[in-house]
Amino acid sequence: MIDFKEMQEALIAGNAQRVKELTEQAVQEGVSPADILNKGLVPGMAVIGERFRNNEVYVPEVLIAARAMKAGMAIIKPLLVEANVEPIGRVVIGTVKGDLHDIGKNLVGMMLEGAGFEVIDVGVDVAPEKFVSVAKEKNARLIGLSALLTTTMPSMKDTINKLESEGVRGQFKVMIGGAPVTQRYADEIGADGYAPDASSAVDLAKSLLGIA
Ligand code: B1M
Repeated sequence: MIDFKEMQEALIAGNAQRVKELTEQAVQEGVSPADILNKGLVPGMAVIGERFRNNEVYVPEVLIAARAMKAGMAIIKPLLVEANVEPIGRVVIGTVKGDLHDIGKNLVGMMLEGAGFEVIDVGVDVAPEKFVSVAKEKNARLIGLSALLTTTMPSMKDTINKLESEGVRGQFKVMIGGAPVTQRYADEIGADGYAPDASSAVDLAKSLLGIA
């Protein structure tokens, strides 16, 4: 019988091989992909998120745990699609135009995925037009913008302007983050929210989409 506690602990320890084995074992035992996700992988990632928030672990540990999460996700993703398990929300995330920094953005994306969101990562150096067109095309309700350079922060405002000029601002929530970004800046440009780190980004995404 699969031991979800062991799966969580393997994920927290960043043991991708063990997470993969336990996920495979669970699938073989007929455990539903939703249970594997919600009883094994997501609670493990939630512990990492909490420890990261409390400065008990740092970026490398989070990246290693996220890699272990991905090893499990790779096995259950096709099954989730088959079983029609709906993600809790869909987010388009990327680093804004002119900016190539992606470590923080990837971390945020992984934590969102770990919390049950479908994450559409549009990469780095992303123009406002692309954020808007992908969000529309994928029917995502949330757009996440990351910027690490003071010189690229204005592209966040440009993206919000683009939503406005296309008359679709009301259809999307926009959350922003990155080392130079502040709540004050979010207020100034009319973003819906700002998160200082990846764990807070998950809480913010949930609250913006009205997920308890
Ligand atoms: Co560059 N870089 N960099 N860099 N780089 C900084 C950002 C800088 C502060 C270094 C410095 O001078 N002290 C400085 C910016 C100064 C400024 O504008 N204020 C800088 C500069 C100047 C540059 C170049 C211009 C250097 C040059 O070429 N002259 C150049 C620009 C290239 C470009 O983007 N066009 C450049 C290049 C690079 C590398 C390619 C070498 C590399 C990036 C590699 C990569 O990302 N694949 C790099 C790196 C690594 C850094 C530092 C050292 C580290 C950034 C990082 O990954 N941090 C950085 C200095 C620093 O921050 N100490 C620096 C770890 C990461 C987990 O944190 O990204 O803050 P962070 O993400 C956090 C939160 O901010 C938040 O959650 C994350 C997790 O907690 N968050 C969000 C992030 N996005 C979010 C989105 C959200 C919510 C929360 O919602 C959507």
